[in-house]
Amino acid sequence: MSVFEERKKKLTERYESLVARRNEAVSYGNGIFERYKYPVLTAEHAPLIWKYDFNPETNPYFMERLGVNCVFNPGAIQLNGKFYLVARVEGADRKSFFAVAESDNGVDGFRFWDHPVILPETDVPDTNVYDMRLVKHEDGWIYGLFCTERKDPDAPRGDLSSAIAQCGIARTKDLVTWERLADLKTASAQQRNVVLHPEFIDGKYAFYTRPQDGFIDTGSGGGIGWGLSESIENAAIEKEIIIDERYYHTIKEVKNGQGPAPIKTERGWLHIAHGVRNTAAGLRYVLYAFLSDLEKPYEVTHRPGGHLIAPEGEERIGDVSNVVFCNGIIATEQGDVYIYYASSDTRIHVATTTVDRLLDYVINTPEDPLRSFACVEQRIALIDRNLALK
Ligand code: M1P
Repeated sequence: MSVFEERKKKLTERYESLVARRNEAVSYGNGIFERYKYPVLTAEHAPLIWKYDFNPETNPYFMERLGVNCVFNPGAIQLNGKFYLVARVEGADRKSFFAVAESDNGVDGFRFWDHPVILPETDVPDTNVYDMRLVKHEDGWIYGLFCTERKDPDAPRGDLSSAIAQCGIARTKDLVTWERLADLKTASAQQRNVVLHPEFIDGKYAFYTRPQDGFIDTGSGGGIGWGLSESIENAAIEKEIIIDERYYHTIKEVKNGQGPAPIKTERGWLHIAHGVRNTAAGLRYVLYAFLSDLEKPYEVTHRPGGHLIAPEGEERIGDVSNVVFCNGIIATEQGDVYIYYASSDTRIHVATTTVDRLLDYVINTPEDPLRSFACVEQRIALIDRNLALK
């Protein structure tokens, strides 16, 4: 057998066994959610036809031609009972693009479609696009809001890193054909982590935003913002308010951002977000949850203290270590919740729970009392209640 044939056969077998691998919940968690043994999508899940030239004449060594570096930060949606992730795929050339993977059960068997998403450009081409938030809006469209990044034209000479991040908007009915709309306009110099609320508010499109001064640093900005727009085709927010601030000595001291669109529940809108703090080893990204009012989604009613999910084990290591990030959740009609989170900007995991459990968590977990002394008081109160039950 030629080198070409042998490598093609072995790599194909390895790929098929990876995609067919069953996943299982790791027992005994914290009662809030279950983690899973294996990531649901990794760079190794990228189809071989995306990477290899399958022609023995032009590729006798069956050599990789277009590498894939990592697969992370997916938007998520359930359609006709199937689970779809629109993942951020980063090529070896550092450019990200979107690709759809589907599964029957949401925890394993995710397989990418043959072709990545063809996302049309605007008049000002994006250099990089990433982190799509998918939402089924009550207007009938599925929207994908994502970060579009372009080089900062005002960066000093020699600064080839500074960029401008803004919110790109596309819509689809089937995840196959995408219509690109104008980028969102706001007063902020930079926007990342922008999410469309699934329902009209006061007859307008409602957005969660994350205004900030710099590309990486929030500067005087930050916090999860909120604003309304008359139009989605030319979305523009004139008034932006901060509904969930970053706060000194908390898990969201440096920055935070809305995760996916919130889940509608009987008790309010259930949100997953990410919070960032600084450490001697760099930034640490964790996930947290909160609940907001059903009629006024911009009013937060419950803020459980601390993180919901923090990086653990291998999750702590990757291209950008010590990060968990979530921009995709699926809540089924039966009330099951699939939280798709990426670790260290490298791979995608799932955590499963239910709407009931998450509501219990957000409603009954005490808020961060913001001082060590008050934290001890809070814990002693729990201990004493428990001792009285013995
Ligand atoms: O590298 C961690 C994350 O950093 C950014 O998030 P934020 O804007 O909140 O800092 C995003 O680029 C995200 O993609 C990335 O996972």
